[in-house]
This record gives sequence, C-alpha cells and structure tokens, in this order.
Amino acid sequence: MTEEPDIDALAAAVAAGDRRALARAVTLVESTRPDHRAAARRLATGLATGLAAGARPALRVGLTGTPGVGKSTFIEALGLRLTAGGLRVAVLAVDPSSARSGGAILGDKTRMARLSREPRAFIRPSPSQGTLGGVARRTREVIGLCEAAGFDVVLVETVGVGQSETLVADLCDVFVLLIAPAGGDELQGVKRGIMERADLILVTKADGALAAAAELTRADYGAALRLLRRRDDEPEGFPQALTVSALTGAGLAAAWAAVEAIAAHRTATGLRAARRQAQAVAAFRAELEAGLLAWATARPGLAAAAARLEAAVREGRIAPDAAAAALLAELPG
Ligand SMILES: Nc1nc2c(ncn2[C@@H]2O[C@H](COP(=O)(O)OP(=O)(O)OP(=O)(O)O)[C@@H](O)[C@H]2O)c(=O)[nH]1
Ligand SMILES: [Mg+2]
Repeated sequence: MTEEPDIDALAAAVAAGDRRALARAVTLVESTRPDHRAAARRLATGLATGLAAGARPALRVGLTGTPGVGKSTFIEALGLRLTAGGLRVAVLAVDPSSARSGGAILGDKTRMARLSREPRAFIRPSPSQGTLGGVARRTREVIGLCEAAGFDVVLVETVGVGQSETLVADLCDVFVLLIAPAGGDELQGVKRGIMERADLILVTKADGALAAAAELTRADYGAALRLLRRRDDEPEGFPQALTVSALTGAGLAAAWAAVEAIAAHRTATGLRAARRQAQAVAAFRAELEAGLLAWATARPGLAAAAARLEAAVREGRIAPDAAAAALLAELPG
C-alpha cells in the first residue's frame, strides 16, 4: 500500500461485503508500519460502530490437529457445504511456527482451490512470521474484519503443535480437535490440555481402508472424553467424538450439527456473550501490556538501567524484587 488509504471508503466497502476491500483491509491490519497501524485502528473503530448498529456476530470455529491430519481438506469440504447452503464462509490460517516449514500452512499443497472459487468464500493464509502475541493480535483483528464484512462463519485452521491451538481456542466460539485414524496407543500422544479444551473431536479420513481404524479411534476418544469432567458449557449428549471423511462427505453434516448445537447452547445460556466479553478484556490488557513494554523499551535510559540491574540480579548482588522496584522507581509520575 503506497498511498494513504481512504479509511471511510474502505470501511464502507468492507461493511458492504466486498471481498477485495476485505483483502485490502486485512493487508492493512497485518502491516507493522505505524501509519498503517493507526489507519487499521480507525478502520476497526469505524467498523465496530457499524457492528454495534446491527451486524450479526459470525460463528467462529477453531480447528486444530497435527500436520497432515486433514484440516485443510476438511475445511474445504465443510466450507463448500456451507456456502452451497447459502452461508458466507471465511477461512483463516494461523501458523506461528511456520518458520519450521518455511511457509504458511495454506501453501502450495492446499490452496483450497474449489472453495476459493466460491463467491461466498474468503480464504486468507496467516502472516508467516511474528511472535505468538503478534499473531494473536492480527488474527483477532482479521476475525473482526470478516465479521464486519458479514460473514456467517469464520473457520480458523491452526497446527496443533506449540501453543497456537490455545491462542485459537481463545479467539473462537467453538474449538474442534481433528485426530487421524490410528491404533489405540495413539491416544497417549495427545496432550491432555488440548483434549480438555476441545469442544468436539473429529476423527478424519473415515473412508476406504481407513474406515475401520477411524471408528476404533473414535470409540477410544469417545471413552476418554467421557472420563474427563463434564463441562457446563456443553449441551446434553456432549462431549462427542465423531468420524468424518472429507473425501466422501460422510459425517460432515453431523459434525456441523454438533458445532451448531454447542454454539446454540452457549448462546442460549449467555456463555457465548460472556466469553466474548472476557476475550475483549483480555485483548485490551494484552494490547496495554505490549504498549507499555514498547514505551518503556523506547526510553534509552530505562533500557540501560534494566540491563545493569539484570546483570546485578544474575550475579546475586541484588534481589529480583528489589531490582524491579528500583527500576519502577525511575518511571516518571
Ligand atoms: N482418505 C482420505 N484422505 C484425506 C482426507 N482428508 C485429507 N486427506 C489427505 O491427507 C493429507 C493431508 O491433508 P491436509 O488437509 O493437507 O492436512 P492438514 O491437516 O491441513 O495439513 P497441514 O496444513 O500441513 O498441517 C492429504 O494428502 C489429503 O489428501 C479424507 O477425508 N480421506
Ligand atoms: Mg492445512
């Protein structure tokens, strides 16, 4: 973006559901240039005012799972189904660890070619670099843009390694864990924390030669889920483990019905609104902390003093809390 963008015109075009305007708005939000950050904030404020005036919140669904489990293929099959039913679907990908593979997860292998040709779909890979906090901030903003653009459903794909799944779970209404069909001992490999966060488990590739293994895996995870504490943010009959095949379409309708049932329960009980409020407050605090840290780091005297104190702490010449207090005492006001 070279010229100063006309933010009011961009906001109006995004709010009208213009996908090219949305793509430009996302690029603006992802930019680290200070003038772009300021423009992105004006855009978000303008759109938030519009949202408050009437737009419906999108159903935000996070999907996680190990590399190759079938996330992208499932999302494309589901997305095609939902758009065929008249819904507008946005697909985002979050991969803070993509330095590992050298590219965003919606790379050459899976461009979701069919879904990307759908007029009711919008597909956007994640920025492939940045800190976890930075990626979280941008993803949150991009989800907000998609919502303001009138998308009914936002699907967020993230690789289930590291901490990106926690990040995505915190940004979504419903969080889905995808598991590949395998022998029973596979269960040990899934971290308990992810199992506890997941609202729904889907065993992928339940077709052909893998169908029987998928059913066994589903039974294993279903049993494991029942052993976990029953949560009050789920409707009767949950937690559930289901099988799906993106290839044949088997189980897709049931999987989406389960997502909708969880979302409907949380809407009816007020949990969804409460969760969004908590997410907004957490985002505010994270922004504030990041801002304060950036402000402090930009003060040359303070950074030098911090380095001196850190050395003193390392050498045991001063206690950590005393060092922190000494530094804070140097702040103005
Ligand atoms: N048989 C069968 N194969 C599938 C199915 N879904 C995905 N696959 C295959 O599994 C492989 C990985 O699929 P992806 O959708 O790229 O997996 P992913 O989880 O998005 O992978 P990353 O983005 O790299 O983490 C591909 O070769 C797919 O063709 C399915 O429903 N049935
Ligand atoms: Mg993928």
